[in-house]
Amino acid sequence: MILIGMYDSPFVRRVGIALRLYGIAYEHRAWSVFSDTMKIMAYNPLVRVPTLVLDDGEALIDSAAILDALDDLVGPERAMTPSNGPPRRAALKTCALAAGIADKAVSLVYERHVHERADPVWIERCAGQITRVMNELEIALAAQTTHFWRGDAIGHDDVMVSCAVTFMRDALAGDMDLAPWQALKRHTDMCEGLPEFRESYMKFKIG
Ligand SMILES: N[C@@H](CCC(=O)N[C@@H](CS)C(=O)NCC(=O)O)C(=O)O
Repeated sequence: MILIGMYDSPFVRRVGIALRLYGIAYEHRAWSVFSDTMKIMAYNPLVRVPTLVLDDGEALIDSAAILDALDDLVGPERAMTPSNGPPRRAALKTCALAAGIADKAVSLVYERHVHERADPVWIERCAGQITRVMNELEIALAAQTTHFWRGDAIGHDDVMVSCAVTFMRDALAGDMDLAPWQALKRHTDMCEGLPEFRESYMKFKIG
């Protein structure tokens, strides 16, 4: 398998971490969506990362769809998403909320650094969405008594939340104060201490 994209993307990271946690061997091509456009386009017409190229050449896109395929590959016993019912719905919702704020954080970065003039209305909208979701995740996490979000085993929700928080720490430093969300901070610090997270990390740097 080939994982395309740089680890400063929270979406590429969640896939890299899942591959490592599953023990699936892969080659990493740390291509940039800005400077390696044509190389990525050869696999994905959207020119987005992550793109995961399977051994038979099939290219999977979008981190949620990629993780769904990996869960399918390892089977229900090892899958990092519960197989059915309320636990599955809850895990997928946490993933969607965390991926959503990562998306908004990426939007904020593009607005501030890529566009000629940052739009204050868009910035306020994104910041409000991030704040509301962080508040909800903080309350949900503070109520947990288990080591990971949903028990003793790590899930894609743990990974996505940590990747989103770390991306915000790195890319929005100075723009957003993450201090109000202490349970999320502790959870992220714990996850970031794991070897699979450390091995799939690149500090975000614009340009
Ligand atoms: N929903 C997608 C989001 C992926 C995404 O936003 N990737 C960014 C990098 S962090 C990207 O490829 N941006 C380039 C573009 O959209 O043109 C996923 O989960 O994979």
